Amino acid sequence: MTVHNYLSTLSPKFKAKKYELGTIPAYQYKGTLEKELKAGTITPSQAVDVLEDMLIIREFEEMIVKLRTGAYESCKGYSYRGPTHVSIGQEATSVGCCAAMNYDDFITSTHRGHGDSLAKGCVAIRGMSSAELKARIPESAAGSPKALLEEALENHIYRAIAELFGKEDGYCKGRGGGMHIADFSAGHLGANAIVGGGVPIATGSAMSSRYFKSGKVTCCFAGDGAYANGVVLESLNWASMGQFTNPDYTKEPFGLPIVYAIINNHYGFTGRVDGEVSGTDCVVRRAAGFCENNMHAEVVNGMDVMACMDAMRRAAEICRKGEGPVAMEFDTYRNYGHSLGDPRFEYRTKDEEAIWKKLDPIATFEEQLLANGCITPRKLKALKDKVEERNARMAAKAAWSADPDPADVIKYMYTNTSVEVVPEAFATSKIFEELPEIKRTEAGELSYKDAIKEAMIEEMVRDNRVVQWGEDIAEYGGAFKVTKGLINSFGRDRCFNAPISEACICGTAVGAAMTGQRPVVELMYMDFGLMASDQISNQAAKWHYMSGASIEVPLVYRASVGGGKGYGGQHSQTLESMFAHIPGLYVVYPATPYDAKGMLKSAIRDNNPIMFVESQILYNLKGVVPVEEYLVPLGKADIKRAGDQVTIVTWGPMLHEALAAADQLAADGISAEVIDIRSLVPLDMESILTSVRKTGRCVVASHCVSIGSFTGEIASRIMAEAFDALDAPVMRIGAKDGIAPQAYSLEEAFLPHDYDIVAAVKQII
Ligand SMILES: Cc1ncc(C[n+]2csc(CCOP(=O)(O)OP(=O)(O)O)c2C)c(N)n1
Repeated sequence: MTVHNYLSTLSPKFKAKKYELGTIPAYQYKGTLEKELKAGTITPSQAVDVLEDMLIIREFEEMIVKLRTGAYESCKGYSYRGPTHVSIGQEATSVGCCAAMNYDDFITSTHRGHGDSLAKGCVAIRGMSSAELKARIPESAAGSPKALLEEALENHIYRAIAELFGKEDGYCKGRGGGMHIADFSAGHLGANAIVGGGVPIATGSAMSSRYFKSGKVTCCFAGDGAYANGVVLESLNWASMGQFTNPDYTKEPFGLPIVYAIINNHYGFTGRVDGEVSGTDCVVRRAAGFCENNMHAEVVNGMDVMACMDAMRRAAEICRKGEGPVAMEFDTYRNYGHSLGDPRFEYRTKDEEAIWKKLDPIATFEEQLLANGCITPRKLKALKDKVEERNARMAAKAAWSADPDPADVIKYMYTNTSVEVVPEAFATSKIFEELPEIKRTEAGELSYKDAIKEAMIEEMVRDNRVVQWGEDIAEYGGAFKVTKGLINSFGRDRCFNAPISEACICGTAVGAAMTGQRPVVELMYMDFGLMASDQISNQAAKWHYMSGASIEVPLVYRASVGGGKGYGGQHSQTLESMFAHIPGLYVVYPATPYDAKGMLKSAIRDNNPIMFVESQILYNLKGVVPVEEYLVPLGKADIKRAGDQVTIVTWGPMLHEALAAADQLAADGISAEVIDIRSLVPLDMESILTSVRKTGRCVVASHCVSIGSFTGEIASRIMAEAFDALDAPVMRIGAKDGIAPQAYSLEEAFLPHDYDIVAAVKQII
């Protein structure tokens, strides 16, 4: 870890020159199974394993096809409901890539990822020690390593089918299904039903491998269609950053150990990459735009499993040497339509399908196995029978296995764990330069901004898994200087500038969190979180649940709200209500320096993904913050002023308007209790109800525009849960249902104030 020499001189470079994009080799592999056997890169029995894994996938996918028509004998009477994105035709790519990686490397996959998932599991299981296998199947009574391996493979197929069928025994306890299947114990970080959604996650996983120097490589499977998606291109840019690879910047350049495996089956849903929805038939040319070496881009015959293995072996080697990222395009074909509901002949011909069918990766590899004496015809038949019988038996077992209990419908939404004790390996942090000084006033006060900074410093010292990235947060200290000085103390590996790429800032955090880091990343303005809404809402928020609680995603998104500064419509939005609507995410919003520090420390230790909202107009607010260690629990409201005639429920900067309103009401003889909820999710409803039961009246106030605001959620819950105690309707105060204007006079009219609260209280008293 180093702090880079950031003040090097940038000279103008206007001298005439031509940038070359270089060449991208395509279909260069000249090998065969025979040559690989001779070279010792594969043994006959490994070659048979490769075939077996491709057959397992083919059987699995054909099962889905047959289930749709009721023709799958072993599951007669079972009705499969769910997606049918089969990958028949693409088996060589899945198996070739996984087989060429180490068993504990990582993959991410796609909606068409059954093949990747099965292949990764099979390869991982074959690489595991007996102890690891026993940990996977503790119920096993297998008497020999061979029997144990066979049982583990059987169990793998069973759990994959059970997940497809939405069963409790599935890899994700039926919460994910085939499009979100994951097996973290086998290095499978999840298939993704958002096209391209897994690509920044894979990139984040590679970042944590780089940080921990684990030597692990991540293979990111994604289709040709995905390579038109913004977050995918952002990921390529991110992975290529000079600060990872450029020796001028760090003394230990080490490129991200990631292989972007582009599965070019030539169609998105129906959109054809060749000549229709792309300007090039070579998708991996995208890699040329982001770095000087084209990410070692290549195009590979994805129908030839030996070519795929060769490519992936070389790609992984490049990564382990620190010369990643790598981009490899696998040219392949999906024999069926996008899903079984797609007859596919509206956009492609039968002749085309027939041509590709002749290249079938399984049939062609079988021929090579036979020709090289790796298997006899009799043994080949026996292997095929075994695969068919085993898949069928596992499918029948899965079909009639237990469904998840409806009572558990929201079980696994959140984890209740946090880092109470930092494991020894992470408990020491290298400090390069003295920690930034944080000055208190004589009264022991800190600004809200410094309180946040102090929390970050303390947590970074406490746990070296805590890392930060965001736009301009390094030398400059972030747009609001909250992170100023952290890079000097903790080094560039723990505090670095991100490209202007919010989706990647938030998405890489998910992958990094899944694989051991504890990212705290900054969104310069909360408005920009909308650029990252998939990664926040569909990825960070959902993976704990979708994986059946088999993974935690401990990360903090620090989002700063600009409202009240005259920055207009795109820099002023108070959007926490929107994120509170996404189950799976904690949403918290401190309003005082004391709470800001204590809550951020709790958030960083918590194992849930957390949207931590900060108000720019509060950054300079001062308040007493103890020097001694303390935490403020998440999900616990705070009575900021006691009263007994009306309850004002609020959060964020509106707290200070509420306190001012309470002063004015007191002058008029009205006693108001002010409750600062501090956390929207989890919401401390009990404290609100207790107060309302006492006062009988309630006003809920925030800076959110009123339409769809979380104030409405609180009001409706009060009415549902404490109706009998109410002496008047619950009132809501928010910003006008409009767009934040720039003009001072208009923004004053737009935002709610103390006098709006006073008026509302007087209306109901
Ligand atoms: C962000 C997003 N947009 C659209 C879809 C609908 N959709 C599902 S798969 C698919 C095609 C994806 O093409 P590609 O990435 O090439 O993968 P393939 O289906 O060919 O395996 C589309 C458009 C989606 N799931 N996610």
